[in-house]
Amino acid sequence: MAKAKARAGADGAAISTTYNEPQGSGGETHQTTNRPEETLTTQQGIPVADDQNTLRAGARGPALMEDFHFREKIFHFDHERIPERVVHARGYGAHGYFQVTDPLSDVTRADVFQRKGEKTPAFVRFSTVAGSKGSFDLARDVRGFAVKIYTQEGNWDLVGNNIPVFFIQDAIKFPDLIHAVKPEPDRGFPQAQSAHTNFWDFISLTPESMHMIMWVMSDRAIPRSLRFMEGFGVHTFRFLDKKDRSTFVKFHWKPKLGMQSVVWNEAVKINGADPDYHRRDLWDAVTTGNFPEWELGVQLFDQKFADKFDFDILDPTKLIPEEILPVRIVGRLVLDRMVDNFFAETEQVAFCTQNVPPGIDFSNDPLLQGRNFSYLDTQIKRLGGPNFTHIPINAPKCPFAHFQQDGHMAMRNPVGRVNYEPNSWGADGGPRENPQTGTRSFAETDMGQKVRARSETFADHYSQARQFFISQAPNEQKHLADALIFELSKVERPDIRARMVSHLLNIHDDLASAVADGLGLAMPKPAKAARPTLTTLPPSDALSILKNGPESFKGRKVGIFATDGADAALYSGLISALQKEGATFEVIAPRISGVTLSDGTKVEAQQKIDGGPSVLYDAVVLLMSEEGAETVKSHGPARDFVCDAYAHCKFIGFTPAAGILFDACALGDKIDGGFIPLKGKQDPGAFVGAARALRFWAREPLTKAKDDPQPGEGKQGKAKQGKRPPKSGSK
Ligand code: HDD
Repeated sequence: MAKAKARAGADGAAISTTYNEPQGSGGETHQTTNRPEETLTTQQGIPVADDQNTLRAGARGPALMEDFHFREKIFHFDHERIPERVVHARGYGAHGYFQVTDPLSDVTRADVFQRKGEKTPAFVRFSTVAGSKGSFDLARDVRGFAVKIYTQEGNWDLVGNNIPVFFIQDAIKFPDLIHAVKPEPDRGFPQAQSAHTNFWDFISLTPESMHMIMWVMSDRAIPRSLRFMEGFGVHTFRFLDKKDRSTFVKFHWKPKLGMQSVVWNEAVKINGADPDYHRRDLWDAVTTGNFPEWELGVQLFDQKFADKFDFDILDPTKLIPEEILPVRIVGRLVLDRMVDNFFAETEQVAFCTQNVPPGIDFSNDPLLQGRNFSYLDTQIKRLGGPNFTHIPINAPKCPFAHFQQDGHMAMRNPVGRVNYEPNSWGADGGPRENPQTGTRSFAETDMGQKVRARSETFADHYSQARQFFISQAPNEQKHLADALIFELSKVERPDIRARMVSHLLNIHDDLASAVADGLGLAMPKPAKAARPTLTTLPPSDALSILKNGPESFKGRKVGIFATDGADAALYSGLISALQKEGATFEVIAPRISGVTLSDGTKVEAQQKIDGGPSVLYDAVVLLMSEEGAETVKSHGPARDFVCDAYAHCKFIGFTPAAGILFDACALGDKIDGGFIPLKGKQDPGAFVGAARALRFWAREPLTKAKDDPQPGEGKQGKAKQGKRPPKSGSK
C-alpha cells in the first residue's frame, strides 16, 4: 500500500495529498486527508528535514551534488509532462456508470447489455479536437465524447464525437485533415481555430467533407455545456448474438437536459471571460449533485435495410435519419464523480476504438478500420510503453489473465514459472483460451481484389449536407451561413473562398448566396460533383438543436446583477423560483463584497461585474434600486452586461429602476417580449417560465431560406420520441 502523505501549506496547515496506486485488477485510489503528524519524505521514503533550502557549501556558497532530495525533486519536476494528445488534447473527464434500461439480449451477447437495471462503471472524457491542452473551451470545433465502460468482459471504448458524421471517408487522409486544421507549420498559429487558410484549402479540395462542414459551422460546434450535447459512435458497428448472427448498430447518446448551444459572438467572449467554461460547468454540476445524464440509444438494422438505404452504411460521412430508423433507448449514462487527480485519470486515460467486448464487432467502415490501428499506436508514444493498461484508469475492472510481460513501467507480471502457452503444466499452466466465452469476429465474406480505391457507393457528397441545412430552424440556418462567412473571411486567398462557395451551390442556393454576399464575392460556378445532389431528401427535425431543447430551465444558470437597495422580497422570490426549477444562479455586484438589499439583508456576490459578464449565464436579472442603477449606468462592464444579454437574445428580468441602465445602453425603445418586468410576487415565477425557451430568438434578424419546406413540414413527418415543438421565435 502506498502511504498518503500530508504536507504543510503556507499557513502551516496540513494539505492532503492523494496517491493513485495500481493494484490488483483495477488499482485503487488511496486517500488520506489532513494528517499533520505525517512527515514529508523523498520518493524513496526518506524523511525530509528542510524543504526550503538546498544544501550548499556555506550560506552564500555553491550547491552540493549530494543533495539527493533537491536532485530527486527537480528530476521529477523536469519529467512531469507527457506528450499531449496529437488531437483532442484539451479534455475533461468524469466517472459514472452505465445502466441498462432495456436489455439487448435479442441482438447481442455483450454481457453489458443483458440485465435490466445493472450498473457498469464508466469513465467519460470530453474534448475539443484542434486546440492544445491549454486552449480555450469555446472554440468552434467538434467535441470528443469518449466513453470507457468497464464491463465484466473487458473494457468497451466507444470513442465518439458530438457530431454523427466525419470529415473524411478513409483514415489515410486523417493526418492531412489534422495538419490542415492545426496551427500552420511555419508560423505556429492560429491556435484552436479552423478559421484559417490551410484548413479551408484542404476542405475545399475535399468534397466528401461537405456534410461534416454543415455540422461544424452549425451551433453544434459551440455547445453551451458538455452536459447539453449529444454524442455519437459515428460508425456502423455490429452486434453479434449468441449464435454470432449480426445486426448493424449505430450508437447515440441523448442528453437528458436537452440540447443547447451558445451564439458565436458569445463564444468569442466566453473564451476571454472564462477559458475553462465547460470544465468548470461540469465540475460544478457533478460536485453539487446535479449529475449529468444521457440516454444510450441504438439504431439497429440488417443487411436488407442497408441494401435499400440511399447511402452506403459503411460511409462515415453519412447518417441514417432517425425518422427513417428510430432510435431505441436502451440505457443511461450518469456522471456522478469527478476524478481525484486530473493527470492520473483524465490525462492518462487511453481510449482505443478496438476495445470491444464479445458481442460487439466492427464493420468495414474504412475510417474505423484505420482508427483501430491508430489508437493503440498513439498510447505507446503518449504513455511511454506497452504497459499503459497497468495504469488504474485504463485497467479492466473484471478479472484478466495473460502472458504479456516486462517492458517499461511494468506494475504486474505473470507469477509462477509459466509465461507461455500452450504448456504442459496443467492447472498451474496459467490462463487458457476459451472458444465458448472468448470474443469472436463476424464471419465476414465481403472480400475482393486488392485495390487502393474508394467505393462508388461513397460518391454522393452533397445530398445529406443539403438535408442537414434544410432541417435547421431559420435562426440556425442564419448562424450556419454567418459561421461560414466568418471563417472564410479569415482565409487569405480569394480563390479558396470562391471554391468553397462553389461547393455550397451544390448544397443549397440560399446558403451559397448568403455566403457569397457576406464575402462580397461574385457567384462562382457550382463545383463539379461526382453525383448530383438529391433534392428529395426531406428535412429531419432530429438534426436541429432548437427543436430538441429542454422543457424546463433545469440545470441552467441565471446571472443576477444586483445593487445596494434592491428589492429584498423580489430577490428571495427569484431564488426560490430558480431552486424550484432546479436552476442555479450567481450574484454579480459592483463590488465582490456583495450588496445590501432593501430590508438590510446582506447578499454575497460570486462575481464582481467586471469578472461576471452576461455571456456566462443563460438568462440575466437586473435587480436594482434607482440609486444603484444611477451608480452603474456609466460603468462599461455594466453596460456590456446588458447590451450583450440583449444581443445574444437572452431573457432579461428587470426591476423598474433598470430602465435607467437600458436608456444608457440605448435599449429604452427596444423592450420586447424577452424582457420580463419584476414587480410583484408572481413575477419571478413568470421570468423562470419564460426562460425555459432559453433564448428570445424573435429578437434576431433572419435571412430566410425561400423555397424549402420549413423544418417539421417534411414528408417524413414527425421525428422520434423526445422531439419538442419549436421554441418561440424559431419559425
Ligand atoms: Fe480520433 C483521439 C474521436 C477519427 C486518431 N479521437 C480521439 C478522441 C476522440 C476521437 C473522442 C479523444 C479520446 C480521449 O479523450 O482520449 N476520432 C474520433 C472520431 C473519429 C476519429 C469520432 C471519426 C469518426 N481519429 C480518427 C481517425 C484517426 C484518429 C481517422 C486516425 C487514423 N484520435 C486519433 C488518435 C487519438 C484520437 C491520434 C489522439 C489521442 C488518442 O487517440 O488517444 O489516435
